[in-house]
Amino acid sequence: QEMKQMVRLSKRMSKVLRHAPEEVGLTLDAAGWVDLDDLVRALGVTRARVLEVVEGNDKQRFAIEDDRIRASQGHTVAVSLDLPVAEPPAELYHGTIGRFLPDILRDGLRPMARHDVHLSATVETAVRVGSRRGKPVVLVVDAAAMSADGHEFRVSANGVWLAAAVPPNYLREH
Ligand code: HQG
Repeated sequence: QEMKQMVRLSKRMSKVLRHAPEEVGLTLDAAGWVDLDDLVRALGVTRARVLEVVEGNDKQRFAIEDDRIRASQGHTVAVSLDLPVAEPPAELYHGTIGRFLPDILRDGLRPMARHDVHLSATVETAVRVGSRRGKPVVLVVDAAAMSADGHEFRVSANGVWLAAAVPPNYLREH
């Protein structure tokens, strides 16, 4: 019950902080931050509840700094998270479903509605990401080769690897 409430609030926070701040009368700054007390007021919950969600979140989706809060990744609204370029591990993974494979193997991974392509550090995480949509299919990304060829990677505060796109020649099925 308690858990369900936390998940529900986490989803509302994701929606507001990634996709639709204006729906509750908030504006994010250029890097995606909003005043924590403004968010608390806008959602009509207690500050303690919000802090509970931030700390207990299974994926650490939110970050707090100087009494401001933002989503660590996943935005569709225009923000620039200002993450530094990072050297990726040799391989990264992407969880998707079979139906998307023909397009992905032809066009590569594209960010679709989000800012970046989201890549996972482990196969397990990629399986979870793919399972949101159906029977998961995991793609292996040759991050070492991409990086050597000059493609940039960034890593979010909660360990999601981000790239502008992944051309098909760096992809293979797991
Ligand atoms: C697919 C969740 C056709 C791609 C997860 C994916 C993640 C293509 C879908 C985070 C394509 C986009 C992001 C192409 C990519 N043709 N389909 N060329 N390129 N796709 O939700 O990676 O819980 O925007 O495979 O855990 O599924 O929200 O990306 O299926 O970390 O924190 O297009 O969202 O995190 O879907 O998920 P999404 P995603 P949270």
